[in-house]
Amino acid sequence: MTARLKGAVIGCGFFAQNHLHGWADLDDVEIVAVCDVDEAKARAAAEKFGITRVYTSAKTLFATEALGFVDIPTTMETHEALAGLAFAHGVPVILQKPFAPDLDACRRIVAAAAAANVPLMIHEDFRFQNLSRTVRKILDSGELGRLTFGRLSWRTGIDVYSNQPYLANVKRFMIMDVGIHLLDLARFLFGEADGVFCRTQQIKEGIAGEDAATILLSHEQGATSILDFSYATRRDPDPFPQTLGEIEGTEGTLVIGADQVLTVHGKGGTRRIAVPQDGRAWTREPWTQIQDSVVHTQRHFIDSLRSGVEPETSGRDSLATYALLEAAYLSAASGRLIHPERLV
Ligand code: NAD
Ligand code: 89Y
Repeated sequence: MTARLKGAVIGCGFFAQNHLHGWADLDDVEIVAVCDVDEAKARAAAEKFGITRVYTSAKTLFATEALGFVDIPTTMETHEALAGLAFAHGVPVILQKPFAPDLDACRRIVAAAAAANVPLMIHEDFRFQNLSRTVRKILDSGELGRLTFGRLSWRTGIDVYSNQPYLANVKRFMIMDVGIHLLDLARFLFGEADGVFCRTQQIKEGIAGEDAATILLSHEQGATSILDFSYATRRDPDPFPQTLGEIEGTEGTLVIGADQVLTVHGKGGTRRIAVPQDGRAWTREPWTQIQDSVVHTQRHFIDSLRSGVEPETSGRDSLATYALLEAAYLSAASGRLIHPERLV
């Protein structure tokens, strides 16, 4: 049997609960320690998941434990310092999105990982959803022909602020929080983009940043895509947290409908595909789609560590996603089409 890889989780807040469940689902992994500056959160996580060692200082964690990897589901402003500590101890890192507050900080973290020769992956889970993988397989089959258009739409009115109160105070809000998932998904499905146009809106009063945005991308292989996303959409039923949309090619179309139903229309006719969920005991609606994808993202990270192959959303690869994010904010501020730097 493969030896279990020993890891630690730094940050035991809201979303880390999914990470802890996910790690517990992987037979070849053991979380040996948790760390949170808020001791009560670290202790609660340790107790819930049967983890024996608890730290309130990442420095002490790294000085004490022999780790095969570290998972860091903290908010982005802590990532550079925490990842830097891991690199100094030669410990591979998986960092929750958003990578860092701006592209320069992302670049510094990638350079530090490379200098220490330590693997770094960004936990970007939307592309690891069952839905995204199924769509990608259909595109790869060539059934739709050459891609011409894509729309990825993520609109909700859920009270995101009660679980994630920090989102009300960030200047770069919706593109950083959800747009980044869609930018990565657009790269995954339609390829690299060389032009970005964006308009942002602040609809809810009293928050610091944008809570809706629309991005238009031109892709190098010829398709145009539109990414639209909002936290201020009153809709019944509310599709949170589903990505809906459509993809057109020269030979057919694929519609991403609600509840993970795809409608594929090609030369051979029209068919519907109901994409299944994993059926894990701990997942709960409406979060199941995202919770399943957390485990797939973790599986990919561990497989890439074991095989020595760079993960899909490595720090290096993710620079291209964050270059699109910078371009989107620049476009929204200037009203211009921006050609992002080609980073991968
Ligand atoms: P949170 O504030 O609930 O949790 C963060 C935890 O990190 C807190 O408990 C905090 O005390 C701890 N922490 C902060 N600095 C630390 C340090 N230096 N050392 C140890 N612990 C430290 O935040 P959250 O809502 O769980 O979000 C965390 C990240 O997850 C965010 O970046 C968010 O965007 C992301 N997220 C991703 C998804 C997804 O689908 N991929 C969904 C939700 C949230
Ligand atoms: O923060 C967001 C994310 O990354 O995925 C879903 C979320 O938690 C709330 O919309």
